[in-house]
Formats: sequence, C-alpha cells, structure tokens
Amino acid sequence: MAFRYSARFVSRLTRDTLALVLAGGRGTRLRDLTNWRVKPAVPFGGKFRIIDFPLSNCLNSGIRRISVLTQYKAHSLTRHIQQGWNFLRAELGEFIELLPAQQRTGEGWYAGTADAVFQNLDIIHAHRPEYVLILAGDHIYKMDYGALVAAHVANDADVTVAAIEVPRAEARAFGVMAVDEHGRVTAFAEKPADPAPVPGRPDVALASMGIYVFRRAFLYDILFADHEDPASSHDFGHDVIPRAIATARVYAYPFRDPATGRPYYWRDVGTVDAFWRANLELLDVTPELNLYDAEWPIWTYQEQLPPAKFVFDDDWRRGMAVDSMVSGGCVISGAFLRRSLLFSNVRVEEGSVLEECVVLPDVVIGRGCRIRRAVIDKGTRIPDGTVIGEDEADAARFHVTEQGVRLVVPEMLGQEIHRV
Ligand code: ADQ
Ligand code: ADP
Repeated sequence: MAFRYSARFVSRLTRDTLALVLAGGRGTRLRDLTNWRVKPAVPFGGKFRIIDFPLSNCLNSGIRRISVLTQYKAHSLTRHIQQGWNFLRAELGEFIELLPAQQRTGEGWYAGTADAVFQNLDIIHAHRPEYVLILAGDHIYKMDYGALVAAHVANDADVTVAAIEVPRAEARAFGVMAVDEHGRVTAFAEKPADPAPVPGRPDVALASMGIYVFRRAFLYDILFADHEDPASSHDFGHDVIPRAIATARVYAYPFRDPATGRPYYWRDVGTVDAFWRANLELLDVTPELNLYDAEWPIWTYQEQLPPAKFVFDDDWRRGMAVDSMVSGGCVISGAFLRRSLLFSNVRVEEGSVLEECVVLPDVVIGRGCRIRRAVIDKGTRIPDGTVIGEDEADAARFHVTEQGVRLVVPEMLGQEIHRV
C-alpha cells in the first residue's frame, strides 16, 4: 500500500515524533571490532559510524528530537555524538540527548530493549511526543520515517513494525511476521527455528527490521504490563510485539520500492563477514547504497584533514588506487590498492599491495606488505613485509572468518593502544 500525503501533514507528524535509538547491545559477532566500542560506534563506509545512518534518517525525515539509549562500552559512541551531532537547535525544540543506563527505576541496568525504554518513560513523558519511533542503532539503510509514521496514522495503529522481505533461509535471525490483506500483523515469532514463508512465496519471509512506531499512550500501557510480567525477558521482539498482537492494532510497514516491489537496501552488518562485504559493496560501479545522494546526506563527525595523496614509485608502477575509496588524510606512497576502502589518515608505504581490504582510521601499513581480504582496525601498525591473506597460518595470529576474511586489531600484533 502506498500512502501519499501533503508534505505539511507529514511534517506535522514527524515534528510530533520522538525517536529513541537503541544503542546499548553488545554485538559480539563483530568480534574484536567491538572489544572497546559498541556496534553502533563501529566505523563504516570510509568516514561514518554505523549510528550515523539512523540518526541521518531522523534528520532527513524531519525528526529532530532524538534520544540515544546507551549501556555497553559507550565511550566511543558518546564521544562521536558529542563531537559530531551537537548542531541541533534547542531554541527550536530540537535535541539529541544521551540516555545511559542509570538505574532510574530500580537496581538493574537495562535488562532488554523494552526495559531500556521503560526505564526512561518519565523522560519520554516530559517530551510529550504523540508518536515514539524506536530504532536500532546498528543497521545501514536510508529510510524516510515520515512515510512510516504517516502509514501508522492512516492505519489508526497502536504499533507499526517496519518489515522487509528476506530469503527464508536468513530469517531465523529476525522476528518473522504474518500479515493479513490490510497489512495487519496476525502472528509474530522472534527468531523462529522454522520461519513461516510469505503465502505463495515459499523462499521468502517477512522480517521485522526492529523499527517500531508506537502511539505514546499505548507504549506506556504495554511497557507497564511487560514490566509487571515476571516471565518476560523485556525485549520488544520476544515479549512486547507478541503481547501487542493479542490485544491491539499492530501493522506492518513494508520497506520496499512501490514501483518495483523490490526490498530497499538494508544491511545488518552484525558479523565481520557482513561488515567487510557491505563496505566492499560501496566500491561497485553503481552501489545499491548511494552515499553520493545530495537529497539524503549522511551526517557525521569529520576531522579537518588534508586531501588524500598518491605518490608514484620510481618506475611509475605503483602509487594508485583502483575500484577503491580513499578518505581524507591518507597517503598512498608507491603502493597499489585494488578494491579497497581506506578510512581517514591511513598511510600505505612503498611497494605494498592491498586487495579487498577495509582499513579503519589511523592505520600505518609498512613497506612491501601484501594484504588480501582483510579488515584492519583503527590504529593498527602493520610492520614492513607483512603478508596477510595468503595462507592458513594467519589463523594463529588473526581472526579468520568463515569466508576467509582476516580481522586484524592492534592487540593481535602485540600493540597496546592507550586512548581515552
Ligand atoms: P536483534 O537483532 O537480536 O533483534 P537486539 O539485540 O534486541 O536485536 O538489539 C536491537 C537494538 O537494541 C540494537 O541496536 C542494540 O544495540 C540495542 N540494544 C540491545 N540491548 C540493549 C539494551 N539492553 N539497552 C539498550 N539498547 C539495547 C531485533 C528484533 C527482531 C528484528 C531484528 C532486526 O528483536 O525482531 O528482526 O532486531 O535486526
Ligand atoms: P574508536 O575507534 O571507537 O574511536 P579508539 O580510538 O578509542 O576507538 O580505539 C581504536 C582501537 O584501539 C580500538 O578498536 C581497539 O582496537 C584499540 N583500543 C582502544 N582502547 C583500548 C584499550 N583500552 N586497550 C587496548 N586497545 C584499545
């Protein structure tokens, strides 16, 4: 169903919406990339952090009241938001605020996603939004939340769950829904062993994107009921959404192109393989995720850095990058890069060759290195002559994924990093 409303109507709805970005989960499948930082703070796409995507979606959708709920290893996320997202105008009623777990309602830290919201209900109440938009801080996508809130209102829904069609084989990682012909959700199973297919399409399931719009009063009612339930794990997917279906109007909002029926771009970069692949996909000639779209800018914190520099070697063979993205402050000195993505301030020295690498900020790669299919974490110094990605022995030093991607962090090379 496509909803079309005047921009003024939608802007009234988004102005009445408070976004809560859940950014407290562990994300352990990103391995050492989340040893020191929470998943939403993990760098992505050359100059962004994952959380910049949902935050930019809010801004571009006209939602300018945003609370970010943090808990686990939040330092780097807090710093990023303080440095990069402090441009909203309080005079206009706009804000981004951080809501760390702070035992406001009892002894416990955030027990689950629903408890994280429950513990902040008094703060939410003080903001008096008509609608509460709950977002995960850890997905890469561009979405106009205005259309989502408008659909929620048009359906007179208590809750609307954003939904995307995924291959059934992958649906076990998600909440899986069934909907009737009006889009009303009739069943919801969190991470089912045997996901139900979309009727008539045995290989496709309808997955929850973990994005919910609630009518404010309904959110209070259902979170209090969930809080009182001793059997609940206080999670939206496990507990709250299934409870809502039994008693209330829950609708799905399909995240797909109405013209083609194809799902829009949406990635959970929850594993090192998925993280590596989603970054490399940006190097395709016409990537599905267009970061060059002036109508939907992705905002972030940027250091002031000089342009990337490429220095040819003596016999004019190296000192270049092809099918690659190279960020500010990088120096490629007589090295050759193919299908690689370099974040800010990376140096690659003479004679080194990188293929299919994702290199996070502040890395130095010494002379004469050969590195293939690797993710190199921020601040790593790769010694001269290092070879990565050519034989099995790598597993003794680095983390090697199912798909053979090598994850390299400073500690694996015996380097200690002291940062605050
Ligand atoms: P999961 O992917 O398992 O399922 P979950 O671990 O619940 O997601 O995390 C959702 C978001 O909440 C993440 O951004 C995470 O950082 C944050 N979060 C987790 N625990 C938190 C806590 N204690 N405090 C604050 N924030 C916390 C969910 C849904 C599924 C849906 C998928 C889509 O449950 O139904 O299909 O998201 O990815
Ligand atoms: P971010 O990338 O989140 O800004 P930092 O700049 O603080 O993080 O750290 C970059 C990298 O340095 C981390 O991913 C981690 O590998 C390493 N690191 C950070 N803090 C420590 C620490 N206290 N001890 C060891 N290594 C650390």
